Amino acid sequence: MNIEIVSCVPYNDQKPGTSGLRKSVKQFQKPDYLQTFVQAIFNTLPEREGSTLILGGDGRYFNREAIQVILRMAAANGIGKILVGKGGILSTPAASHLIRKHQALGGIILSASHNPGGPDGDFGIKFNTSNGGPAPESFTEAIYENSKTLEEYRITPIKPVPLDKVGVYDLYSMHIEVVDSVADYMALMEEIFDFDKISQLLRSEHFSMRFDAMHAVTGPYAHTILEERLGAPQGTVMHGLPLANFGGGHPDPNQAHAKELMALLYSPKNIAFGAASDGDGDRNMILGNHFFVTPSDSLAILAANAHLVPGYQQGIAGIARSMPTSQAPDRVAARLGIPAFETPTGWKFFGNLLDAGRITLCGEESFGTSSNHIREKDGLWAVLFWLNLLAVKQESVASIVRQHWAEYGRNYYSRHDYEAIPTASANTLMEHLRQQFDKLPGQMLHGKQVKAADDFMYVDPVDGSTSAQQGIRILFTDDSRLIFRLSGTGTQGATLRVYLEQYESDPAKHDQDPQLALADLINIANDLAKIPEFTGRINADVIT
Ligand code: G16
Repeated sequence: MNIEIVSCVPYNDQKPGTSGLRKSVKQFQKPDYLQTFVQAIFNTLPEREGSTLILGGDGRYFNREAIQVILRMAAANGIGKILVGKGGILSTPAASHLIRKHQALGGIILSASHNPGGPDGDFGIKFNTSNGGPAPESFTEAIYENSKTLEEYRITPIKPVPLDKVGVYDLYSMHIEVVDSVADYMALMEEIFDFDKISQLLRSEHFSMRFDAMHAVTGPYAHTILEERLGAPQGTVMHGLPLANFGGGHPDPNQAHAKELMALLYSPKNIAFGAASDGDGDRNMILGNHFFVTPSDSLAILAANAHLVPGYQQGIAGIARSMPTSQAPDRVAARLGIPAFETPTGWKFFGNLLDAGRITLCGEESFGTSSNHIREKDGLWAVLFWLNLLAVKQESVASIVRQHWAEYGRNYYSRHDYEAIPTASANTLMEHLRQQFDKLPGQMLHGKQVKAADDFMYVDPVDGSTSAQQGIRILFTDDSRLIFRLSGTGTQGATLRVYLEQYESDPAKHDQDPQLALADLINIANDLAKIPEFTGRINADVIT
């Protein structure tokens, strides 16, 4: 085999964040930037010789070029077989499934998730291990350490591999299969959900829905599954054509960025169900007619009703949520008599619990929900889960959620984001909060008494590994919580996230505007963190 050993100068900024390495496209286009990181991944995989890898991405700008580079480097690094999604496309959940199905050593997923794309947007790359989940911190740290001293990479000089049709190719000793991006994933969904019932619902003239693929990776999946296989009318899928720049939009399924979908669901058109997914298809937003379901409530409701879905009929072993996610799922776990776990933000922290069989469902406030069927969050899975529930219960989304609140109480919840603030100011704000830890407990603030104030630290119950400083928590005696965290996925400056949660047991008080119900906590957050002073912002940039 003709292998080129190319000398390179190491970069010192290739530290993966919450979910892989995310940088601007321009950064990735710097000489050998992509190659250095990919070689660092291969160097961190001593057992790579002859192994199988999965490769694909969300179709964003630079996806195709990156795939060709990675194929050439994989061949030069002794990989035995690579399965690539057709057109270079694989949603993150579909990639996770393929890794597990083919017992691959892992997968390289090219995505910056919900971050904007295009030549002036972001690009990203992450490695998922053989369980199908994001590599743990020990692994991403090892990649980073390697990247800092890397002085050469290996590559083969071959012609581009045709990616646009299913086929097989041999590159020296490496076998490449270009596979249908959707087929295996759809088969998995069919094992979990009652497709006949969902199909009846979608074909009924009394029901209509819209799914917003946001010009990102779920377009082909949603067209095939919802429209072709399940019979939803054409036009159900909006923005279904994946575009390299996501049509200029921000592929983040929330109220702020899925504006057209929101407008439709809040219009007189009487659309019963709305959903959206993000750049790489792992996030989801769920809407009813004139109704928004918070991701935390969604997890709680799916857990409470899981027995109605064929794949979870036998019951669920446990539930996990990230720390900033509301405590609504914990109430369901308590009622079901199953354990509830609280992990740091980042899907990688669910992996051990899922592998050990200690949880079945998990989710995060950042619009992510999933189960033990894969090791990633899964946007379309959540949509199909809701459709399955709607088909069984024959009730509206709003009535399902209201009944849930009546039974368990409502956890009013909101997240306020202050984006692209200077990193130094963000760090000072966090430090300012830490300095108050000792004197806060017992204090009365806007009528609420502080129970505890700390930095969240996680000890993994399976392998005992610890992760410190995973968000600042101000906990109150009435179970409300105020959490401050700096985002690990942004690429410009720092993003401050303020998470607000207030519990209300009285059904007569379940119809308030969340921002009003949370007004005291919002005031406390401003007082304690001096947000305008440190960030220069009076209002949050994005409120979800
Ligand atoms: C990623 C992780 C999620 C996490 C989210 C939070 O999501 O996969 O587990 O909740 O980041 O991001 P931040 O650190 O900005 O709060 P995704 O969809 O971007 O891969």
